[in-house]
Parts: sequence; structure tokens; C-alpha cells
Amino acid sequence: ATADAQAELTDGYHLVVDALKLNDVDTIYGVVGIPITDLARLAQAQGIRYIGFRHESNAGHAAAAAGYLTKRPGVALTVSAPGFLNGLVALANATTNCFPMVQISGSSERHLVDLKQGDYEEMDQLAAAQPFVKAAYRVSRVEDIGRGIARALRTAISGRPGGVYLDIPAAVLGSIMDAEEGAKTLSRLVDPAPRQLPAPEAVDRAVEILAGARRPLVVLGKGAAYAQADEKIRNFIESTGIPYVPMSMAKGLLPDDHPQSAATARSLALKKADVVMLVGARLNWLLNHGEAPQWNPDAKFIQVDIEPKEMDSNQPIAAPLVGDIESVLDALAERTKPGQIAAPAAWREELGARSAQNVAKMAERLKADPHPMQFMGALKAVRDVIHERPEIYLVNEGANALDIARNVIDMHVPRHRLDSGTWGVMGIGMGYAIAAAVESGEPVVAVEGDSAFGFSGMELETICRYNLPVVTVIMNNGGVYRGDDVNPLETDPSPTTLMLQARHDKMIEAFGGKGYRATTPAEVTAALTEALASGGPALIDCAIDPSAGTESGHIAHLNPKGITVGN
Ligand code: TPP
Repeated sequence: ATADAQAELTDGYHLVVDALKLNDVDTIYGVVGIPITDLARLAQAQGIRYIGFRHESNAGHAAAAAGYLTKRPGVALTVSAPGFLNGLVALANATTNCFPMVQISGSSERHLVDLKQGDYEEMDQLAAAQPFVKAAYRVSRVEDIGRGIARALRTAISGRPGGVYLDIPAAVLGSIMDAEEGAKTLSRLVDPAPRQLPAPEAVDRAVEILAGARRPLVVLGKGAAYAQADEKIRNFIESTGIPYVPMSMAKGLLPDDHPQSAATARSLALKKADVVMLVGARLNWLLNHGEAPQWNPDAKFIQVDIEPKEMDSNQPIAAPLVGDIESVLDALAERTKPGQIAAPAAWREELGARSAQNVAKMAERLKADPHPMQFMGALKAVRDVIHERPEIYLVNEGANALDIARNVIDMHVPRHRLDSGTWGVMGIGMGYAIAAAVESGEPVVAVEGDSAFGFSGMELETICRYNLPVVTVIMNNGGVYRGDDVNPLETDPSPTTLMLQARHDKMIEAFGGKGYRATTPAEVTAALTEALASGGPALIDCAIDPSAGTESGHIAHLNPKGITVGN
């Protein structure tokens, strides 16, 4: 064919890239292979940043974090069957956490898959994805690519955000059509996530309940952080004087040292609050389902959530404020008379006094500097270094490494803490860290349990390959939870044992990054300071007492109790 005739044709690959660009997708996280390798190449050639991972779960977690941080769907790209399934974990996790994400996967030949003829990487991926995602779609004709991508992006971002699966069979990617006709099949979303206004009656009901409260409390969830309505949330809290408790990823939405933060008097706040306003927070296991004894059994709940089905899922909701958080706060401000909602001083003082006690206790515990190093010592060192630089993103997973870091490390800026989230999942570490670095260009510190790190550790190579400013800090106590468990039979290591002598710092050196080993808090401080100043990839292996930590961290009560194992 002549060059002219060529120029008039397009194909599935080009239409996918054109549709993504038309909708402002600027980064793809993925792992290549049949049938999507050329898709990644073309995307890169056309100016979309492509970040290539070592495992699809990590690419998927990165896309999910990108969605959370930017309020635009993160895109993950996977190959058929096994690659698709590896990515599906992250897509399901994104759905659970309400992060907007689209996993685009190539898939094998439909006619072979459907008759189960045994194709290369054969799997009915659309059916497999369905139960785990907000929605799953398949594009079966090249002229539907634009529609499929628009639909996937729209579904991921609008209403309650979540994970969307988009299946594109190999044959569709390879289909050729007239370029001009092809261009007409693409569209740009108008109002991808339109405002959703709450019902005025519900707003009035909420105002009345809040006005009559003696011990009101606001709970901020990561939905509140996601909403990017930071100023309005702060105004609501400060103008009403209501104490608030941030869920872990809402830390920093208001600075953790805010005088109205009841984070350090959490148990008392939950137990005594008579009116609780949930903002982008769900009454799930993380909040004990709103049940006594953690909560006041007579508490009235007001809930701000974009998803009507969330209401009454655990406790009766006295004022369901169904809408986007910004619109709900606007409506509340509009329909509240000046001074109508004001948290009683006695309640604020009661919480303030308890906070002061707990803060003093914590300061006392943080003063100790025992050897071998404990979690507290290492994490205090991390805290002090990043306190100086609030722009740093903190990624955090593990059990004790998660629970203790959450309490020790204050956040001062919204959306700068990314952690295991609603599922308490291990494996988000390197993916979230990579996305935070890629999307923001700011430094990232990933505080990882040694077990948690292992789930995504190979992505150190990715971090080094792209020369990202990620410092991984491993709390190495040689075990899942702790490193001192023994198998009484002495046959093999105990189920919770990992190698205490493991030198994770040597791993990053294999890829050209900088490795540090720290055995005291002072060494943690020195290593982290130097690593952050260098601006390059680094890993600090912190030698933590193998007997430090508790089994399952703060959620040991969730382990079912049968008869005692082993004796
Ligand atoms: N697999 C997944 C995908 N998610 C999980 N939460 C678990 C397994 C169970 N689990 C919870 S915490 C954890 C594991 C494996 C690791 C805890 O050990 P570590 O990361 O070393 O943290 P530490 O308590 O020692 O700080």
C-alpha cells in the first residue's frame, strides 16, 4: 500500500491509545506480553507515561493509588489469564477501598475461549472479573473501543468510585478500520463525576440533630480525603467546634496536631459521643460496626456518603446525607443558622484532657531507647525526619509496623498517607509508593513490615529502573508479626518465622539503589536523612528485636479461638 492509503487506516491499538488520551489518561501501570505489548509501546510513543512492573498486582495497586491521589481513574494494563488474575487482586482491593481504577486486559480468542478449545492463556476473563469489581465490560468490535473506554472511565469515577474491568480481545486490538470513521467512534467524557446534591430534608434533619447534640463527634474517612474538599471540611469542623477522629488515611486532612483532633482520645470519643457524623467513613469492622461497647449504644448516626446503599448497613442512620462530600458540606453551611451547631465546651474539654494524658504517656514511651531496637524507637526516628518535610508521602503496611506507625507518625497534609486500607491487605507497599512518586514527583517513605515487604519486594527493581525517590524502611523483626516463635517439633521454621538475618538492604544494592542497615534509632535517623537528601532509591533495613510486636498487631481478637494449638 502507498503511504497515503496507510495513513487512512487505524487499528484497535491506536483507538485505545487515542481514546485514553482524549480522556486525559497520562499514565499506565502494567506488565506487557501477548496481546498488549504493542499497546504499551504505542501509548509510550504517543506521550502516555508507561510504568512497567514485575508483577501485575503491584501495577494494579499503583493504578489504584494513582486514582485515589488524583481523583481520576488509574489505569492498569495486563495480559490474558494469569496476568489478568494477578491484577484482579488489586482491582478488587480498589473496589473495596472505593478508589477509581480501570484494569484493561488483553484476552485470548473468543471463539476458542468460549468453546474451551484450549487457547494460549485461555480464560473467560469477563465472567471471572464480575464478582470482584464495580463493573466489568468487554469490547467485542473495534468500533466499540471508544465507547468501552468512556464507559469504563465513567463507571470507575462517578458515584462511589471503584474498580472497573475492561476486556479487549486480541482480535479487536488487531482489527483495522478507516481512520476517519475510527476517530468518530471516540468521545470525551463530559462531567466525568458530576456533583450529587443531598436532599434538603436530610440536611435539615442533620442540622437539627447536630444542634441538639451534647457530645457530637465527626469521623473522617479516606472518602473525605479523596473528595478534595479540604477547606470545606476544615471550615465545618472549625466553625462548629466538633471534635473529630480521622481514620488512618484521613490523617493529615486536618493536621494531626489540630486542637479538635480526638485521635488521641479515640476510645473515650467513641464510647461517649451521642451524635456521630460519618464523613466518607463506613461503619465497617474498622469502626466495630458502630456497636457497643466501643460505641455509645444510644448514639445517633448521621452519614455523609455518595452511595445510598451504605446507609443503615450497620446502624440505623438518623440523617442520611447522600451526596458528594463537597455538596453536602455546602448544603450544611447554607442551611445552618449562625451558631446553631456548636460543640459544648464541657465535651471538648473532657476529650482534650484525655488527649493530653495519652499524649504524655506516648511521649514517655517514645523516650525509651532500648537495645535491641523496638518498633517505637525506629518509628520515632522516621517520624522526626519526615516531620521536617510534610510533602513526603508515607506508605505503610504490616501488622505492628502498621499499627504503631499509624499512632507514632503524625500527618500534616491531606492524602499523604497510603496504607493497607479497608481489607488490611499486604502487598500494596511498592505499588502505592511507586504511584505516589510518579503522580506527585515528591519523595516517598514506605514503612514496611518485613513480611509485608516481601509481597511486592521485587518492585525495588522498578523503583531503581525509573530512579524514583522512594525510601523503603523495613521493620525487620524476622517474622510475620514477630520473629521469636518456635516450632516445638524443631522440624522446620514456625509458620510465622522469616529470616531474622535477612539483609534487605543488599536487595536494593543489586539494582543500583542505596542500602542501609540500622540497628539503633540514631542510625535510622542518619540513614533516612541521607537517603532523602540524595533523592534516589534507597532501602533501610532496621534490625528490630525479634520478640517485639504482638501476633496480628492490634487486631488479635479477630483470630478465632479453638482449643490451644501445639500442647
Ligand atoms: N496475605 C495478605 C494478602 N494480606 C494479609 N493481611 C495477610 C496475608 C495476613 N497478614 C496480616 S499482617 C501480615 C500478614 C502476612 C504480615 C505481618 O508481618 P510484618 O509485615 O512483618 O509486620 P510486623 O507485625 O512484624 O510489623
